[in-house]
Amino acid sequence: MGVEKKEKSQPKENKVSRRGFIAAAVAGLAVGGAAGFGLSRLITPAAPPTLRQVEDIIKQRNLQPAHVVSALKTYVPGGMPDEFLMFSSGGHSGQVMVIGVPSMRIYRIIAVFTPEPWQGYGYGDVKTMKLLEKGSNGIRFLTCGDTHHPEISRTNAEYDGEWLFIGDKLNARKAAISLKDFETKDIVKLPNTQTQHGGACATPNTEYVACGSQFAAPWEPGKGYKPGKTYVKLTEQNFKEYFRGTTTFLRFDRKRGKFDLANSFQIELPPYMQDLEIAGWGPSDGWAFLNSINTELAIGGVLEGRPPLEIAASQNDFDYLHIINWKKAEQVVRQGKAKEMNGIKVITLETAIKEGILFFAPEPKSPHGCDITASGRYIVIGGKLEPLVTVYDIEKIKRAIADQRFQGEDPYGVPVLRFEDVKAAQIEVGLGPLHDEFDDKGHGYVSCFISNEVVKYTLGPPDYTGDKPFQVVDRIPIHYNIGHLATPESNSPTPKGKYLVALNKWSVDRFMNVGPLLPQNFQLIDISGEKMQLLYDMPIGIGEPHYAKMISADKVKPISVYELGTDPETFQRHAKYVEGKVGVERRQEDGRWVTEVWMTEVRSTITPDIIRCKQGDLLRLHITNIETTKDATHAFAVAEYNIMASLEPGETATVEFVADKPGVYAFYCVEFCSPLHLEMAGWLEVEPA
Ligand code: RUQ
Ligand code: CUA
Repeated sequence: MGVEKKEKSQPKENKVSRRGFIAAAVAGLAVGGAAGFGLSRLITPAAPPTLRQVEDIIKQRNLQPAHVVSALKTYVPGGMPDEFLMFSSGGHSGQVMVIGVPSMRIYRIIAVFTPEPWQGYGYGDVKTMKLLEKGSNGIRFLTCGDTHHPEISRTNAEYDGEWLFIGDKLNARKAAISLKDFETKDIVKLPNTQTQHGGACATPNTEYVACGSQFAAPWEPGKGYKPGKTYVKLTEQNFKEYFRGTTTFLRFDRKRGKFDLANSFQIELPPYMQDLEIAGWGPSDGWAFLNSINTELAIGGVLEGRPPLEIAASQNDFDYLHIINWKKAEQVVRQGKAKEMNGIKVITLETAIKEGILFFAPEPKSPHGCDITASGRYIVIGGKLEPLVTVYDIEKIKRAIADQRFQGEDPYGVPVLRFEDVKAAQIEVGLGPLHDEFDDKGHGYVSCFISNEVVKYTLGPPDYTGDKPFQVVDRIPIHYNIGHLATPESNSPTPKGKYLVALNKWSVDRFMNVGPLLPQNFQLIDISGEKMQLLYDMPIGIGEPHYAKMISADKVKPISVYELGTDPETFQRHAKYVEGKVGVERRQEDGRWVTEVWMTEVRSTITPDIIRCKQGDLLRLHITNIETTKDATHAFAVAEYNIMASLEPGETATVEFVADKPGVYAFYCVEFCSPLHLEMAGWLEVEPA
């Protein structure tokens, strides 16, 4: 993603007469402040600073040499691109953040599960209203979410920079964001699932985006779960019998940018808490892995004489790593052995066991994280309550399954492999190990939530070929309570190394106190050398980020303007875009009055600037931003009507609302787009009925 040359629309000649200036201002051209009047010749440019001056600044500001080195390694001057782009979950903001690395600048917050007025997301713009509604659960218009795990689309298991997926843990939803324009194109509610955690993770060619549930949902036998309908009395016995988890393999249609439920499938799982999920490549191609907790099947109930959930759910020394043969599952669905439930084909637990789709392996202890090394050979699980990272070997797993070597079955009849048969190594790391990321030299990095550190270790062959496999080689303290971490293109065949970002839950004393609700802290760490080195602390003032995915910036190729009249949902000309058309039409449609308006926006005019309608009319505005200049965004908002749209250059949007209250209301462009931006306004007159 390079930085483009200067805009053509900016006049090169600085000598602009006063008349010329006003003309330019009206046309909306940037004239560059005082320089526009030719004053630049009177001001001598500052001389470049000397090293001596630099030293003075270091002294005055009380900086240490290490601070200066960090600054030099992270500073990215304006106009220069970052090396990596990081897509971070926005946690319970429901959105996604785009951050440059190493500058750690936030470039964009992408509206996904939560209305976001300044992006015209969910405030009258028809396509986003429909998207949010489609992504709801049929009983409620959902406007909050809890984004956890972003994933980038893959080609041959490599991140290809075309699509971004993110899950909403709270409501079991999945979203697809195009990296052509960084906008959400689809949201789908996962059937038979109430909450979702484990993914998104894409299969090697993004055939599917896999997503495991978190908390089991009540199921009606043979019929699954329906939000707002399915009721099963919550008792320990019923929980075992009637609650179920799922993993969904969501088919994604890249061309249309839509999930395709008809060609997706789901596997019914026991009501353990399924946690993190990942699909393999290379030797693990065709397999997916999903760790779990609460194999105790605890439901809590402190007032009913049972121990609290957290205690009851942490009794077992081992939980179950779910090992899923998704390629086989796909065949089983093709053979018609899946059952249609609530709009998706479900492979029942019984069928999954019978067909050899689902296996378990013991994993210590209330684990977290589920990551795959570059070679595709090792699956790495954080012990959470055990200070260990457990490394599984897919070759061993495949052999044990082929030989039918099992230690027994879980209470639902799922075959359980023997730990010793599938384990490659266990590495003692630190307290509370959660997630693992990898570099290009065969190292793993694990986040240790309780001991507040990142611990670096060696993997085994072929990832690491040195003579000290599976050993801790370095550690660095973290501030504080690290959850996830991210290295560039980790969990793919070619991690890039160089940087690591620690996603920390607490910042305590790292920043100015801004009230009891403190920001989370992202810490940028240099991992290019033998020893890890802390470079930068970045406060995150929105939500509580979970996972982040980092990708080489040059793999992402966004457009800068839409073709005139584009509907961003489809990248086609909007159905209601008619070149240059402006006007108002009032007519009846199915017995109701509709006032339909074709509008354009360009610096600094909204046309038409007076819209008259009658109280009770459905107002339908087709607004086109007819700019062709990069960054010439306009917006549209109506006072006291809760209406706001954002129109990127070339975009056409349709805004709909009922003019239910009489009066005269100002509307205007909400982006300061030109010197005459304040004049870019008009009136909506709603005549009383
Ligand atoms: S999970 S750090 Cu989704 Cu670890 Cu949050
Ligand atoms: Cu357009 Cu302000």
